[in-house]
Amino acid sequence: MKGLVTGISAVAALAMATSAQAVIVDGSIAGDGYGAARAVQTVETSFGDNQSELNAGYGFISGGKLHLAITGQVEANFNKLEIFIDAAAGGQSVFASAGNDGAGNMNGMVFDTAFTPETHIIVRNGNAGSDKFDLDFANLLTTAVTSQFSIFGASLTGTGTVAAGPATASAIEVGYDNSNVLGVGGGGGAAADQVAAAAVQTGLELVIDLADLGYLGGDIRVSAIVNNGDHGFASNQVLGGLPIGSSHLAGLSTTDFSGIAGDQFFVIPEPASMALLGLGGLAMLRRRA
Ligand SMILES: [Ca+2]
Ligand SMILES: [Ca+2]
Ligand SMILES: [Ca+2]
Repeated sequence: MKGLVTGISAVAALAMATSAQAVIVDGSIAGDGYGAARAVQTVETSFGDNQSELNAGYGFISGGKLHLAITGQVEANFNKLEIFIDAAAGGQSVFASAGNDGAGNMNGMVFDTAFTPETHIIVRNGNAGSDKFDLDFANLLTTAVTSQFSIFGASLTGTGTVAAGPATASAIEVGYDNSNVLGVGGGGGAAADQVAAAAVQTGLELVIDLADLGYLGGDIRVSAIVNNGDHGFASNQVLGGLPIGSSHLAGLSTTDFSGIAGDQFFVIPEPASMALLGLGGLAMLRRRA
């Protein structure tokens, strides 16, 4: 009996500790309980050390939200961080843009077979009269787009929100911290130091309502790629990572990820609580038919 009580107490204590561990959306994963990386960079960046590098991807599903973090940074010259999210049945096997921000330059890109996104997010920052940080959220199925410019005011970094818009019923929380000076190096396709990559704590954080992703259950799959200013010449910074030796992907419109070894996406699992309730199991039956 004593052992049972002790066991329950331990579970209760863990639950309390978990619920008390609120995520602070500030561009740092420190203390937020993301847990282990879902993907760690495999190759040093071809676009500039500590300017455009994706060190690791993190995420979890909680409280009706997807919490997503990508450590590293995107150069403040309006290079693009392309984020694709597969959260539901259906979606695109071959990318077709919603028409925003010149993303049509990537039309024709073939995703990994097990990755069919419904959502495309573009993150960009730079100086156009003043510093700014912008985000587009495109629903690839409806081609609706929510855009928010200067999310942090006249700053490249900070904490802010993307207001609800044509593609989103709820606000998106955004945090960005570009202070990383470690992580992967700038040796192009050389093998990345994955211990260093996994040690980076700063970068992009997003909190997205699950309904805006069309999520009904199961896991959520994410792919992230650093591209250039007109979406026409991509780096080798992709999560999941590219094979060692990979330099620039260059034009994504002719890139076929299904023919590149490994998964160029990472998986954020369904929370155990949802699986236990059976909600996810039912939804899984409708996924990826
Ligand atoms: Ca899908
Ligand atoms: Ca670095
Ligand atoms: Ca692949």
